[in-house]
Amino acid sequence: MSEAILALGSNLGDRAANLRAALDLLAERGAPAERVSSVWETPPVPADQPRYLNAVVAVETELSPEDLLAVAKEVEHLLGRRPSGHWRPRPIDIDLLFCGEREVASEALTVPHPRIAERAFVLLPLAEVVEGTLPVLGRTAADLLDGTDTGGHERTAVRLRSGR
Ligand code: A4P
Ligand code: MG
Repeated sequence: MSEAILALGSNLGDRAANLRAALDLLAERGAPAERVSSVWETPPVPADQPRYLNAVVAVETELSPEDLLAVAKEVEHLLGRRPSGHWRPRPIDIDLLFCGEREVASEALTVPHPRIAERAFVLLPLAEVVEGTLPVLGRTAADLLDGTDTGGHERTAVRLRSGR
């Protein structure tokens, strides 16, 4: 078993329901969430689309990084995501941020995710799930947040898990 950290984003449809359904479907496919961040409402990048809900989850899994990516894509498809173009609105996006201390650099998969350090919409929820030094990167999310623009990012009252 190892721990993988996933970033979830939604900016189409019932965004909170999409995030919750993604967690359920991931759990059914061998990647149950162990820790779940708050849900943050964040300004879209690029700006000409609806605001996102973003969250980060730590999952315990025996899946390889490649199999976890396949599961993530299957869950995106089940939740209605169809090819819409790079960085376009989507009911759900699931990115692999970290797979333990592993590094992957293939055509299909780059782990750690290459854009973690520049994105407040990833770092704000990530800081809630991993308080210490991040795998591979060797810095904390709070530390990396100092270099980003957190304007317009708001922690919401939406809960993905009751009691957590
Ligand atoms: N891929 C490679 N590495 C990874 C990885 N670590 N995790 C490949 C997931 N996928 C990875 O992804 C395109 C391809 O990247 C996949 O086929 C996979 O083989 P995609 O999800 O189909 O397309 P995308 O999401 O449009 O592209 P990309 O580059 O993943 O975009 P990002 O970086 O995910 O950005 N603004 C706000 N506020 N919040 C957001 O969540 N998200 C995006 C998408 C843009 N703006 C946003 C947000
Ligand atoms: Mg993506």
